[in-house]
Amino acid sequence: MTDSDSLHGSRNTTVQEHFRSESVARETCVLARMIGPVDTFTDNPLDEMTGLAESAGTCVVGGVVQRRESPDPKTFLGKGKVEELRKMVEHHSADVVIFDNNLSPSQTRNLEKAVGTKVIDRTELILDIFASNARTHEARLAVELAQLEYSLPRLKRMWTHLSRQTMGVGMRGPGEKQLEVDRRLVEKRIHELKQDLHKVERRKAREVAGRRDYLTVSLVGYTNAGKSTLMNTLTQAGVEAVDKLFATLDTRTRRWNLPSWGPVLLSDTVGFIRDLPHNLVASFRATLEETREADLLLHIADASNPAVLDQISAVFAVLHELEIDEKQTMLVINKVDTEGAQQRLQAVQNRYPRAIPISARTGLGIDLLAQRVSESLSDGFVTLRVRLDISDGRNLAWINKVGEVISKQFHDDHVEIHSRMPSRHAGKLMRDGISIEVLQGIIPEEKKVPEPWEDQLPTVGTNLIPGEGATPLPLPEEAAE
Ligand SMILES: Nc1nc2c(ncn2[C@@H]2O[C@H](COP(=O)(O)OP(=O)(O)OP(=O)(O)O)[C@@H](O)[C@H]2O)c(=O)[nH]1
Ligand SMILES: [Mg+2]
Repeated sequence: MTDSDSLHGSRNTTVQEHFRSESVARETCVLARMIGPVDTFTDNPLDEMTGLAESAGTCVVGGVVQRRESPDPKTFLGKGKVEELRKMVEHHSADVVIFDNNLSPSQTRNLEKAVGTKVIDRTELILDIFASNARTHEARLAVELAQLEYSLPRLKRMWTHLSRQTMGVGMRGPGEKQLEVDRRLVEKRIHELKQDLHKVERRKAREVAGRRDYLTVSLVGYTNAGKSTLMNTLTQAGVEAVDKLFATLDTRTRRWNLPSWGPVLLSDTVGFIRDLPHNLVASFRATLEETREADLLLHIADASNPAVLDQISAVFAVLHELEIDEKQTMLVINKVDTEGAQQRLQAVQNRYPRAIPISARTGLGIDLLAQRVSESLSDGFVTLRVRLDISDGRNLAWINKVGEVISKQFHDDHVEIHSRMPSRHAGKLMRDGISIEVLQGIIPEEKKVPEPWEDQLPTVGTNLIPGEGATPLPLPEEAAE
């Protein structure tokens, strides 16, 4: 069956099968990477690609790395390196060469000729892993769209090449006619997929909007950082958490009962990676709806990985691409139980001093994480049930003034008010001996040691609300005089 044949026939399956036949599963591979002047890398620059290739089911038998100012326009690597690659492929009888860079269609073709085997690039490999891990209908649609978009320019060049070989330059041979048919088929399928995904996105947006009663926290981070493990630790969700890249390709949302705060929704979603293909990010828009609407992002980083700082930057880059980098975000450093993690944690905290160390596996640091999330979500607000004496019109007016009254219920001798207000005001109610119950949020602890100037404040009338007839409090300097 030719590549062209596989594109014809009924929709869905044939187009998909065309790409599945390209899968690198169960093959032996040689890795290749060019490192440019601005690229960062660890002791073993092929570490990440080895993990990706293994996640795709291949067996890595060797690899070459070359540092260059810029790629060779024809073969990406220099002549000598390509020859080294060819020998390595021959020696191991490798089935495929996987590049940790993105290649142009003509570079791929030239390299295939030079090394005598199939060559695939980083984007194609990532798409392949996504394709084999996609379980849900939505993830399958997203992956198929990204794969077809990736293939379209390659499809064109492949057929131009073939038709020229058989019919000569400038002739419109059967190959080119075939190409037109194939292109139209692929474009039609891309159009259908975009429409289907748009419908999914609108449905998701409605679902997410329907959950507005709860604040939502979304886990984001580099793939394999431990997001799903943390989700399981916090909510007993039972989602798949395995040592595999891109294990999660959908979004799961669970209730997380935050101690001293109340229930919030926690969502776990697809992981990110350096240079995540742009069209893949775009096609996963619907899956990332929860993340885009979240009240708080927990950015989970992996302290067991020597490249943790680069991974953090890569995640920030994807968040920027998703236009959610302005959202309130807390950096969480996971796997601090692993060897060498303390040193890496230190390096991360030197750059991000507020990063919270945890181990999703052992539970270390989870309490502190919950407390920080509570504080951040409260963002200075609490929701209270307040019981006031029926005759206490003054405090009723005050609550109306400083906060929002959600509901009011009058009883014989008291009134029960459900209110949201800045947490610093809730302290005043407590000081006044009014009965309150905190439904959500945290009331900050009263300062134990007063500032020296506070001692000098008048003790009478300090409970008056500013703007309600109170004499302005003296400024610290004035009080100290
Ligand atoms: N030692 C250690 N291992 C952890 C910890 N948290 C997660 N892991 C392991 O890291 C691997 C990846 O965990 P996952 O929770 O699947 O990671 P993820 O971020 O959801 O990954 P993707 O869904 O693939 O993006 C698994 O083998 C986990 O057991 C931790 O705190 N300590
Ligand atoms: Mg996961």
